[in-house]
Amino acid sequence: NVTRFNQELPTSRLLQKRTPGVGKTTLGKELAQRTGLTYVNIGDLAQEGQLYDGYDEEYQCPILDEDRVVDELDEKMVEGGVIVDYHGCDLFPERWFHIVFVLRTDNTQLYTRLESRGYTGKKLQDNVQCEIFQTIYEEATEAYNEEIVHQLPSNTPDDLERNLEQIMQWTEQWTKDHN
Ligand code: DAT
Repeated sequence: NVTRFNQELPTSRLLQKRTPGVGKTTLGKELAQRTGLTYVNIGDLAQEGQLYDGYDEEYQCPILDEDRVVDELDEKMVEGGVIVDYHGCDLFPERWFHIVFVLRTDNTQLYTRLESRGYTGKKLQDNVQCEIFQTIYEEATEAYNEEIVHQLPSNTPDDLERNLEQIMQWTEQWTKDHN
């Protein structure tokens, strides 16, 4: 049981259940441009509001204050029409989302992307390992109804285009069904 396993880890370790470099920001921003939905990057939001609770020395990154992030965003999420970009999802209330996409990147590609972002040593290893063990996908299926969680390949520009088209189709359909 992944959720229980995660709950047993201290907060600083929880932050490492992530896979950066899979293309979330690229996809999220482009999707917002094409659909008119609002794009929210949790990392940026936290930085702007200094929504942190301490600093993780081992991984050299600030520790997210999850409760304050949720409080900060709740009103906007209740209104709807928001794309949320983050490398984890079990901190968010289930009621916030109608659909969850988990982007997947082949390990060799991911390694190269993270290296070019300046990741080295343990941080690089841990993040690639997180993808190998499909940690985020498991977290998502534990946190949400499995039927709303979808995996999308994110290796090439063609994948990006296909993903955009697929998500836009879904958005249109959802809007039709709910109006
Ligand atoms: P994330 O937000 O998940 O950290 P990103 O959007 O910043 O990732 O992308 C990381 C790098 O990978 C960046 O140089 C753009 C590139 N990239 C993103 N999606 C891609 C795709 N589908 N094919 C090839 N490269 C991609």
